[in-house]
Amino acid sequence: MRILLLGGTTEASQMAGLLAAAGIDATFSYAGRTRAPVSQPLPTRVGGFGGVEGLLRYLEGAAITHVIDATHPFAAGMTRNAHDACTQLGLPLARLERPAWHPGPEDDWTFVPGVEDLPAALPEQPARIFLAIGKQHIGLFATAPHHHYLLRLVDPPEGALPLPDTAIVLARGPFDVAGDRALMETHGITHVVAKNAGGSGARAKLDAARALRLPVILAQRPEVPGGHVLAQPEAVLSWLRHSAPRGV
Ligand code: 3Y8
Ligand code: NAP
Repeated sequence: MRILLLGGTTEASQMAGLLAAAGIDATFSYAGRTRAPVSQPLPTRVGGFGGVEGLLRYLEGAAITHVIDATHPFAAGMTRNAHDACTQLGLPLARLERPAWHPGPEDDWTFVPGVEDLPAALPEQPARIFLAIGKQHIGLFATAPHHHYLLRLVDPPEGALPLPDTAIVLARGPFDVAGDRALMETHGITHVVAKNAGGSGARAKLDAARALRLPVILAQRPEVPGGHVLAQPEAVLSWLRHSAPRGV
């Protein structure tokens, strides 16, 4: 058995730990979005494969027998490519995905269909926005330059930002409620903007918003192909054991 683990999330790191502890032959894969991703207890490759064609070549060249897609729910491109490549090769594919977040009675959440719908959901009047969606989509907010934006990024931005009024915080997460609450109070935040990422690593800002009674605007997840979706790394490990040839 030889596994390709598509990573970049807390669950992917947990999965890597289980595979390493079980002595299973696996390779961890990062896209290379950040300068210094956390190290994993598995041999690790960094960078795109080159579309579905490049992924097919990689899977055949590395004699991969199973793929685990533990990428982020908004990493729809990688999920689609993994689905297409594994379907073409007849390779077993499991997706490790955490459930979406749902609001509680004290939450003031507004959902929009996708990341591109977030700017239109902002208030007319100038506000102070905690924009916790990383850096890939900041440009979308250039249509709403009259707000103050608190940007939380993993790495410092290269070059000028497309927004006139920003404050930047560099942090990798996972985050905690006390830290996020203090950050939002210090910056006088009035609105929180985020993706419905699910999981624990990005949840803190939502609990901090509830405590501060602030509105949250959440982008819903992109559609991705169906398939074998599991929510816990341990369930993926037993899927592997049941889908592997005898004696593994
Ligand atoms: C490169 C690997 C681990 C994984 C940790 C999780 C938790 C912390 C919360 C906020 C939200 C955001 C962002 C976020 C979180 C975890 C997880 C998660 C959100 C790293 C990582 C990589 C990335 C890529 C990065 C994106 C960005 C998104 C920041 C490593 C730290 C906003 C998503 O600057 C950039 O270009 C950042 C790009 C894709 C979304 C975007 O569109 O900008 N993640 N994040 C992965 C790769 O190269 O393959 O550097 O160590 C991983 C983690 N980020 O093992 O502990 O599991 O969700 N990551 C979101 O959820 O909204 C931050 O600030 O509150
Ligand atoms: P994406 O839009 O789904 O994928 C775009 C391209 O990036 C893919 O086609 C692939 O390039 C490459 N890629 C993505 N994930 C990869 C991986 N794990 N290993 C190798 N190549 C990968 O991806 P994204 O949304 O930019 O996310 C990139 C990474 O950040 C993923 O690992 C994801 O788990 C992590 N992440 C993303 C978010 C988010 O909000 N999007 C949040 C937290 C973590 P090729 O076509 O060349 O193969």
